[in-house]
Amino acid sequence: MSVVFSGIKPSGELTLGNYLGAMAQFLTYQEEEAYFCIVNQHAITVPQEAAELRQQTRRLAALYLASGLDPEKVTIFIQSEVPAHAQLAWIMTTLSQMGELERMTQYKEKAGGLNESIPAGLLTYPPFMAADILLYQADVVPVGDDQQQHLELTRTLAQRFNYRFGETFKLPVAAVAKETTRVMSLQDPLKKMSKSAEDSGTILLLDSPAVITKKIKRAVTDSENKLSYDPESKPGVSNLMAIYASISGLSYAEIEQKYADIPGYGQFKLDLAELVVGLLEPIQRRYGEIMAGDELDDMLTIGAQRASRVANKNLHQAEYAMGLSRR
Ligand code: AQP
Repeated sequence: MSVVFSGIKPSGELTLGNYLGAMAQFLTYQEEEAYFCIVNQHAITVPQEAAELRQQTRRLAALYLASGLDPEKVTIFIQSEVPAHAQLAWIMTTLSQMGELERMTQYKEKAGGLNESIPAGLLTYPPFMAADILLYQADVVPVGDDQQQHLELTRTLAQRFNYRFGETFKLPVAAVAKETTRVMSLQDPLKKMSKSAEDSGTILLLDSPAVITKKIKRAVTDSENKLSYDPESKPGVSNLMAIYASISGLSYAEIEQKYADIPGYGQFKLDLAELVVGLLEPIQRRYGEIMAGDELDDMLTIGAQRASRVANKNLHQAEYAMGLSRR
């Protein structure tokens, strides 16, 4: 049985990108030893309002359940409720070099233009993420494409630790979705669909069917009016096709064939909207029931206890190996 770890930040409303890039993959690992974390300590690398963060954390837990994760099979928990994460994060930070952290693409993107006021947490977030993963001796980490570089750093830090202090951590590998490892904005298909850029280019998991349809109808395409998959010269259309392929299970060739005799993108967009609504409606219904019920707190308490048992054992081993604990 493999060990699987992944997490999502409660830093805003979840997007279709989060779902197709990460959550949909989570569902395929329910027979493994899987840990799915709400990484609230990563959310605070940029300022968050306390009441809002608490709400978003709860909403994300409900969405984990609503998407189909079964807490009887997998461990769902909140990062800050397992202090071993922050403890190993400090160790991983001390093993990191400034140069390698400054080279991280996400850091450069998020820190760009902030000059003197760059929050230090943006820089030290990748070793924290490494700690999250290594704490469970994860074999597999299902993530979107934007996290692959951080996963490479995780492997580097694990290797560095093992080299200096003796074989302690497993080296995890990333698992990425086939078509939707990077879902792009519907308004700017050269930019990742992101929860912090809430605009009409972002489909939220809790958007109503009418809003989803409107956003897809308005998605940027091109003037060629012919459906074909070519991310270089047709980024907008190719992004829509990737979403279509991922939900329908059809290949790009089959989608092209299906619309070969239908000029323009209108019908394709309407069908895509129907697919997305069909995917999200049942999740939204379950989400409403879970938020109205009282199962979340118990589930999160049990999840934190289960995660702590494994995390504390592995943290202790690492601390012992490097001389931080007496026995
Ligand atoms: N557009 C995307 N396509 C595919 N996968 C995506 N992920 C995020 N956006 C896309 C994947 O979702 C998981 C959780 O992401 P996160 O919450 O840790 O933060 P992020 O990657 O930085 O995502 P956002 O939505 O862009 O958040 P903000 O705007 O708050 O920074 C990860 O596996 C991620 O790859």
